[in-house]
Amino acid sequence: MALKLRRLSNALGVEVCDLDLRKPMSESTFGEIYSAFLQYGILLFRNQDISREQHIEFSRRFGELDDHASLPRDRHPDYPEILLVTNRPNPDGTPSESRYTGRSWHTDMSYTTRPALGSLLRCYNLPEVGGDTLFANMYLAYDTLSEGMKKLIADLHGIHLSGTRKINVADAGEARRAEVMKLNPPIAQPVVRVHPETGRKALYLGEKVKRFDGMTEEESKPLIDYLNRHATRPEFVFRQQWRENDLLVWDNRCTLHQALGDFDETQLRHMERTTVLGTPSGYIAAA
Ligand SMILES: O=C(O)CCC(=O)C(=O)O
Repeated sequence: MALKLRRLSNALGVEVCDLDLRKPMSESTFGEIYSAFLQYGILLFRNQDISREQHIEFSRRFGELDDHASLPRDRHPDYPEILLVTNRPNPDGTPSESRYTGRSWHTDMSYTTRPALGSLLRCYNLPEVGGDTLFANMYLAYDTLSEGMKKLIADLHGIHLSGTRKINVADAGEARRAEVMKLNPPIAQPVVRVHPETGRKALYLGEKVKRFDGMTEEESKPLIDYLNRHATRPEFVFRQQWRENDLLVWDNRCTLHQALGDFDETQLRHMERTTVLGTPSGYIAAA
């Protein structure tokens, strides 16, 4: 079966049209889907009224799934493979821990030594307007650097921290910050990462990176800021305007993303994500 693909932006992404993920899928159709995933970095499936089991089952075709042990409070109580990204209050009325998830440019689980291969985010509830997500193509970001800059960053490692910024914003307190830091020590990742499947070089950075290994924050900041600004220029970006029952899949090894928070926080935005584990990368750095 030849997939019907529709480009989503000049930089990255395709919609996979006319496919019902509730129906059985042959290996060869999934092979085409996976090729498109590697080629375009993002796949969008619209109108997918799938169950959580179907979400998990489809995700497993991309690889082994994370059980989100590093984010115990954000995972679905009955499905450890599903991470909640929601502003729906907890059953006891307290605010959801995940209401600010993804509000800065990042790539999933880069703060672990087995960062995510891909993520599959399903949209359940949307505010009246907004709630969009941006994605950036990190191959393009790398390819468009000067040869001098490529040489300069070739051997650098960025220190990736888990969602402590999010936690600060959420005012969750010192105990929660300490818990997350214990579960997620700082991890050094190559700034230029070779994609394990395509062999292409991509920038691997984002706003969770505050310094390079072996350098101070003050020394690192100008270059990190420049690279992040360069990587997220509008021409490298796709903006996802969600519809209910969208399922969006992204390749974390060659893209960055950011949830914009461009909506009325009193309205419900409820998303659920599975995370496909990638190959080992990086090392634990000194705190
Ligand atoms: O809510 C979104 O649009 C994106 C969430 C996100 O950044 C993530 O799941 O990593």
